[in-house]
Amino acid sequence: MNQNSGSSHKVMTIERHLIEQQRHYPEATGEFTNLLYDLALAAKVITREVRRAGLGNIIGATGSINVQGEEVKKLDELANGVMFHLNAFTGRVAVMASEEEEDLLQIPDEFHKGNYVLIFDPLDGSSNIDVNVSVGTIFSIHRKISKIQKGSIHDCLQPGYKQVAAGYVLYGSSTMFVYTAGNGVHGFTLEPSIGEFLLSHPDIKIPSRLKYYSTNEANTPYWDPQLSQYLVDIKQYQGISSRYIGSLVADFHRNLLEGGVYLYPRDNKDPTKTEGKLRLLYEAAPLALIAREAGGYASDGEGDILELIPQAIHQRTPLFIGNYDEVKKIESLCKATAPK
Ligand code: P6P
Repeated sequence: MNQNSGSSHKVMTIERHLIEQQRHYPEATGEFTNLLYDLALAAKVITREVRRAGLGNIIGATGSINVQGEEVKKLDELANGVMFHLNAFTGRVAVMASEEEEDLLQIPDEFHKGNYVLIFDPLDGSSNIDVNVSVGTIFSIHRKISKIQKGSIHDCLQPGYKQVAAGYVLYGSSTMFVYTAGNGVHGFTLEPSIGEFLLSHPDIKIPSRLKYYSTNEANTPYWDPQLSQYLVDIKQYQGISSRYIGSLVADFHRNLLEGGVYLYPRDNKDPTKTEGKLRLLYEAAPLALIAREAGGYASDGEGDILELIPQAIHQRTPLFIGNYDEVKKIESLCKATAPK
């Protein structure tokens, strides 16, 4: 065989990558590796439906309202169901929590309960579905800490630094699966013709340059004054551009690859946002772990998002995330002017 035929030795599928990563842990049973692989499968199934959104009769609202008080798009429900059903029977998960479900998602009695906790936003940014803007799935994985087999709320309310893995799927011009398990951040791009996620972005690090800032500028009149002023000042930065698409995964991913900062502060006008709009457990904490592993940082304006002790599944938080130095600068600004 011609030794130069093709470059198969460079084709790193997510399965090969996860098996290689597992080799660092001789005591590993494979349960965790298989859970990550199950999430990659869920990503493929959701991709198929997202890509069809404009074609089938799936588009449009169901008319039902989710726990966030937001109109639920059918794709939300479908993605939620895929994440639950693909992980409920495998015996790897003890309990789940979802942005779409007010309460915990228990594993049905007939299925074995595993050692992991899966928390997810099945389709974040879903208000963009009908206008064909990128949306994403965000996931957070903890180890079960409670003694009861079926898992409990305490297993879900762990601080972000205890996550054993976190990641997201971005349904953009291509589908990307990005995750960390504490050994760097790795990005895989779905090759639809073979149905495989191929390693396309090994060991992602946030560039030190600040190329973008991402925020909903319409809210600035309702921010704490020092942050409104910060947004005036940032426009003076050399080479800075504003990029905001209203889909956290897409905005975060751009800043992760290109260098930037995303801001969603608390809002003194909208009563649902007095603690920020974004959710700690399945938006801020998983992305904060990725940001940290990529050399960045995530803050709620007072401290590290990863240090926050959650009090409720759908708890909201202000979120400043991306370039390490810039987020630290924002945090210092907030702390300097915080009421004593
Ligand atoms: P706004 C989408 O609903 C979301 O949770 C994030 O994906 C996104 O960054 C943010 O809210 C957009 O919020 O208030 O700017 O529309």
